[in-house]
Amino acid sequence: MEEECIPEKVRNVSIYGFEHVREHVLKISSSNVRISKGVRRKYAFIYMAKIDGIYSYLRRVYLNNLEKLSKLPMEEFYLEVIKIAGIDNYVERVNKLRRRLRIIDKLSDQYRVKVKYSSDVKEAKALFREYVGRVLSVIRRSDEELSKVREAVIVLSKMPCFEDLPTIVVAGMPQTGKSTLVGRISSAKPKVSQFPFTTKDVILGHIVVGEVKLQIVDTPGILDRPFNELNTIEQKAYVAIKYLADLVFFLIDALETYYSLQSQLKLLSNIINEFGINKVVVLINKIDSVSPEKIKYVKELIFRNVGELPLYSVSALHGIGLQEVINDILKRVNTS
Ligand SMILES: Nc1nc2c(ncn2[C@@H]2O[C@H](COP(=O)(O)OP(=O)(O)O)[C@@H](O)[C@H]2O)c(=O)[nH]1
Ligand SMILES: [Mg+2]
Repeated sequence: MEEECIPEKVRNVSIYGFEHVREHVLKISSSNVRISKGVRRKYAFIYMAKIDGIYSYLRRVYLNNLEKLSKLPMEEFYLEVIKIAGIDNYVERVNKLRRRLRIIDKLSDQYRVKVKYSSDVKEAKALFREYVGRVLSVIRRSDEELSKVREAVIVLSKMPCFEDLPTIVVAGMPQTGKSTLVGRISSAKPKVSQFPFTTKDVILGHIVVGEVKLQIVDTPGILDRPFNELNTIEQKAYVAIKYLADLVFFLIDALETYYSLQSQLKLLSNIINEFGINKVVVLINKIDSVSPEKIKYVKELIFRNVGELPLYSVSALHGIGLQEVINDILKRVNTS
């Protein structure tokens, strides 16, 4: 059986906020409980049943879910993506909430016993109200943390399901043809657009050749500026390279549709400086629309700027040169 990935595992986890849970708890509090006739001290059983109902609800929506979250082995990549979404210390938050809400176990036990031995309806009812007040106040005081964890879970559940396979991350400036390439050579069908910055998330595709299966990741475009000046969309591309890439396909738009060769090469050297030259393969794209002289010029410019590295001339749009790239990549994968 195949192991589920983290995004799949959290897809059925919902961490509700205080208001939602309060409403449900109050509904249980005011619902009718049937106790068979002739039972002595019926009132005690009624309020015990209500405590049980509230407790099993809270166990289901909080304690079980938090336990489940805290047991997930979180990979660095997913943690970074959560951080980019604005939620830091995710693991600590989950554990803190778990510890804090565990008091619900204790309170439920305690009040169940108190109600059981209460001397009359009035006392049982007062104890029950106290119980409800106390559990709700624990939850209310955790509401901010709960909403952070909920946000993180939503971010996680929307992430692609990465497997432990050789992975190519496609990077470059906006409009260089990354999505076109990934759509052309893999199972993914990312959006291609005439405007910069349409890819907002990392998108996963697979390339299957015979027995070999590769992952390929389309990323949002990155501009040539320092990491701390990148916006959150661009940061995702960096993080994908950092944690997922065995190989980076760096696309250069030889046509310079939006960005000059100079700025594209500056980004290329940033990436090489950050991640090393060994992972990087350069694809000079859009050769269908530029002269052979221009291609030669681009190659020279790359060599002068960053030195020697694997270079291919392709047209992602027309499928020119792509087979050669894939064949060479497969050789690399098979020999590594
Ligand atoms: N002429 C030409 N245009 C291309 C090629 N590859 C992509 N494009 C065009 O470049 C634009 C941006 O493509 P897209 O794949 O969205 O770029 P991304 O922003 O890097 O993902 C689109 O209009 C594509 O049709 C190519 O090989 N030749
Ligand atoms: Mg794109």
